[in-house]
Amino acid sequence: MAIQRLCASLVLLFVLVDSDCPSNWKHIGNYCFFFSKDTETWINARLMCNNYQSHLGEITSEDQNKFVTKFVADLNHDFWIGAADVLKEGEWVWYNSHQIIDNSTYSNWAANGLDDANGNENCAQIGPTGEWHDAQCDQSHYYICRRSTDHNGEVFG
Ligand SMILES: [Ca+2]
Ligand SMILES: [Ca+2]
Repeated sequence: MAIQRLCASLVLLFVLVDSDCPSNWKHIGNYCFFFSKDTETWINARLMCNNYQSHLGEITSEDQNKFVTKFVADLNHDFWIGAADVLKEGEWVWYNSHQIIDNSTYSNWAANGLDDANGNENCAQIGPTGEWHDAQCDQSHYYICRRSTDHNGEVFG
């Protein structure tokens, strides 16, 4: 009986510790990631993530990229992430944090991932291999949202 109570306590403790993220969100470090079941244009994906009190996913470390890739590979789709080069061709920016993606920040572009096909690919996706590439912003795709585990004060949109 005592052991059963101990087990129940441990389960409860685990649930409490893991409640840093909403159910259905995946927890790594200080972040929670969400993988959409629906497809949206890049702009609408941003709005959907904002509705979930989160931002269209920014992937800011190799650990996060590896973690995210496990789910993206399983689901086997391309997913929008929160980077675009809409304002200036070739200058990629994380849109929630306004961080420019350059040599000083983490990125995982595929070797030929930034082909800007037809001069009209200004939004970023992560594919099942975990590499990133550009795609047409007005196409509908699955998307990844991210929020911090301590999201009070985090600003979205
Ligand atoms: Ca572009
Ligand atoms: Ca492309």
